[in-house]
Amino acid sequence: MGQQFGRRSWAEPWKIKMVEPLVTTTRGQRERALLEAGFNTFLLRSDDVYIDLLTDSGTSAMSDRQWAGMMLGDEAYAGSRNYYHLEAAVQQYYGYTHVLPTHQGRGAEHLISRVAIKPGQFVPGNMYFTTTRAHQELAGGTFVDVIIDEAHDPASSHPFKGDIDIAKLDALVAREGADRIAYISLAGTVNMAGGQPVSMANIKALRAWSDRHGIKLYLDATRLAENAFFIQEREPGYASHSVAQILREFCGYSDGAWMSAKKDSLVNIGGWLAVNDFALFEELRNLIVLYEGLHTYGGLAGRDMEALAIGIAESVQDDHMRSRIGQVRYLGELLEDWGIPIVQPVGGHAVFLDAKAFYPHLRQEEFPAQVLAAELYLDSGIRSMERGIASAGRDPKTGEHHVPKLELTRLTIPRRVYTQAHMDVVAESVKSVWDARAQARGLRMTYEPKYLRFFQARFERL
Ligand code: PLI
Repeated sequence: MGQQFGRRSWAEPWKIKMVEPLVTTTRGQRERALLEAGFNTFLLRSDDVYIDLLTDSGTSAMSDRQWAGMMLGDEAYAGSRNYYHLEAAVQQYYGYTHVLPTHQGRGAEHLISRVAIKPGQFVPGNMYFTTTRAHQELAGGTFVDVIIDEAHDPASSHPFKGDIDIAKLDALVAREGADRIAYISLAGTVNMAGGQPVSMANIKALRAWSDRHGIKLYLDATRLAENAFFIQEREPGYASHSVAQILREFCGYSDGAWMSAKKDSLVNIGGWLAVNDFALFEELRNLIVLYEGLHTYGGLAGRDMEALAIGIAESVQDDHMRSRIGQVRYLGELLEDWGIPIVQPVGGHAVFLDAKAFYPHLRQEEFPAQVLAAELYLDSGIRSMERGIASAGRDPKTGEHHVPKLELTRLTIPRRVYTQAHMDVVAESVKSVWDARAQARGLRMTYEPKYLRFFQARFERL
């Protein structure tokens, strides 16, 4: 008790109104389920999963206000009032002029890639994301990674590992010419690097660089509110700015953004695409009716747009962000205390286990991160995701595996869903898999889909 004296804890800024029972399974059931799923956690049934850390995408808990908003859905085909609420929320919090809803992030990525990339052009970005790069390639572009080198080193504790190295941009322009660059593709809290943020200083420098070369700068705003929290915490001069102010300033240096609203914005489905240039907007608005739906619903129901408009406002609240990122960090610190290798520093949406350090006896072609996800599931029914060589796919030109430096297993934390006690259970299961690491065997891929193979690939034990 003496140690507790003077202690003042800080807790989540919400309480729980509705609960959903969790499923527990035996080791034998999990073995059968994993074999049936071809050792791919994407192919498990969620009924066979205990704590689901596959993704933070579409898995967050909505607030009572968002659920109330669902009842106010205006399901008109055209001109739904909920669209106007969504448009106003994006304009207010992200600052862009013209807004198009899409069914989710990749719907927006498809449209911007089609319109803004000419076949043969290059698209420099701060590390690839699976769907983003796939759409850039389908549009005839070639993605070029221009993130700083520290991002590829799991042990580097650089505070802004999402930053772009401007010297790499200069080298690309010197090699290919500015007219062969479609745009800069800049993502907030870089997913594949471990949820690592981009600094305000970096986007300011990128804006100046873009203006000098006449190249556009578009954002993947998927986890940009989380990025704003890290700027508030780490970047000199921003401690007294709110997350909302920082988000707005950050977007102000860009020409537009696409968004998977299923992450930051606390909804189960939705996305958007927003730009400032009217001519570009017109082209996108014209295409959206072919691929997503009318420009005032873009594949979403009115009720989904209402929940999203409310979720955007909730997502930029400082206390929400503090508790969200605080929970991720809590899990990361438990693992660090036990000497378990994770990507440093702990990022925004997930703790990333360094599978190469878990399994130095496995070659990367034996899918160590996939093995780790499988072992964790077998141990406790916790579902995680491979973010290594399987996710990286193949070079469409050479057909060779992309071989990323990072071979990671992602423990992704849904927002407002699990408690601190769940994080303890997760940490203890990771510890037991770590203790048994020497026995792990590699995997061989037995089925490989052409696009985004990690979603549906199947494996067997070597
Ligand atoms: O899953 P979508 O189509 O709503 O969004 C695609 C997408 C775009 N950008 C980024 C940075 C993402 O993380 C992203 C989707 N991410 C998923 C599904 C994830 O599990 O990380």
